[in-house]
Amino acid sequence: DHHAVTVRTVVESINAKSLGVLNGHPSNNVPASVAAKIGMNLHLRQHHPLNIIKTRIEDYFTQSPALREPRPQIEVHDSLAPVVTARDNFDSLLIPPSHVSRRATDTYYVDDKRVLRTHTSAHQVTLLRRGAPPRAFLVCGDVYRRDEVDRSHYPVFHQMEGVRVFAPDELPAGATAAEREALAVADLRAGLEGLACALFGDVEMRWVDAYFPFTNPSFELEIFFGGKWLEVLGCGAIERDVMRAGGMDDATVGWAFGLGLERLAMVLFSIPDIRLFWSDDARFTSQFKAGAATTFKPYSKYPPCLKDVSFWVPGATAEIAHGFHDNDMYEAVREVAGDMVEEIALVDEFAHPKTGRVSKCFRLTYRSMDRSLTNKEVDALQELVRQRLVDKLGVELR
Ligand code: FA5
Ligand code: MG
Repeated sequence: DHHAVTVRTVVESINAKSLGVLNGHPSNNVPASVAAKIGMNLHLRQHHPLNIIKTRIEDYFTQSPALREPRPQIEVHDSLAPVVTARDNFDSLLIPPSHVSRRATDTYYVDDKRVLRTHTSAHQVTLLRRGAPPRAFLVCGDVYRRDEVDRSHYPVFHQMEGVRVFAPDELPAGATAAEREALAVADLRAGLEGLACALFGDVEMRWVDAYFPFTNPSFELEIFFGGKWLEVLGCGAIERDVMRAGGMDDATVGWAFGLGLERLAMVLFSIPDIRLFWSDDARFTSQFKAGAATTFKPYSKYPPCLKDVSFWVPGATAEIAHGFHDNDMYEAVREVAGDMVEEIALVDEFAHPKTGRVSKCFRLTYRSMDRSLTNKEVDALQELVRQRLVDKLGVELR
């Protein structure tokens, strides 16, 4: 008994070209390697681990008895195009104009008004406006961020957003604003704890207080995995001003969450590296069957190869060097080395005592997911990386 309706757009028409992502606009900072991921829609591919986990989350929210009854029909939006306005991605969510997440160092801009969505929350207000409470919807899709390089970060990943809005008559009559909010928060937390149990059974988890401009109070849920705490989702009670922008009156409360599908799938299937989700290697893809809870068996662990690169950051003084952002370096390496790079770590940084020039040293871990890399091949890659850093970022190699 599914109380769900899936709202699907024409997926075939979603790609970098049809969305005008490759447009040469001066504000455009989308590299070809990232543009090529638009429209791949891993979350819609049958038997892909992201599709399996997406389906299990949808099933949980449409069927679980843990959630507050009665439940409205749940809309599932899983094919909304990833190009959105900066207004939807940031302003509508009360993210201030000066917030770091808006910078071109952190966000992919298509032009001066549009971005590749950095989170599925970008659709919250638009979808809220589509109807009166009670409302419930899930949004699933690819999101894009300029970010670190390691086993749990990738410039394209997938999120699932959940929103539930309570109509005034679903809440106790005469409840104060604080009581209504407490009710929403209790429902949210019970629902997400239930989800973690439904997905993982017995797993160690903890709630951490968090901050998001669009929810208050806000929390993050962490799961103990691979010897450390892994953040899997952010959530909270929707801010009053977001509710208002979504056309809701002040007697209405709601909650929202946004979770990282890769992170959950990594825990569920013991997938050790986020790059594997993009693998076409049959040794990976054949291990997943919709509905079955399998544990991924790594078909191999090829040896890593470590290479350091040191350079002077452009700019004559520490002050000017401040304009250099590590994310630019990470992206330049990814553009050359693609999925051969597993991790980039800053191992040393100092300002020259006399000149004030800033030096950085990064350690690159090269490792392929499906074969052994030869020394020759890695040396050649490293040389290309070094050249790219000079050409693109204007660094002076040391
Ligand atoms: C958000 O994106 C908020 N929109 C979540 C939210 C929604 C809060 C609704 C409140 C209400 P955050 O940046 O923390 O928050 O990302 C959410 C999740 O996405 C993280 O917990 C993590 O699971 C996943 N995630 C974040 N960055 C990456 C990345 N680079 N690679 C893979 N997964 C990531
Ligand atoms: Mg977070």
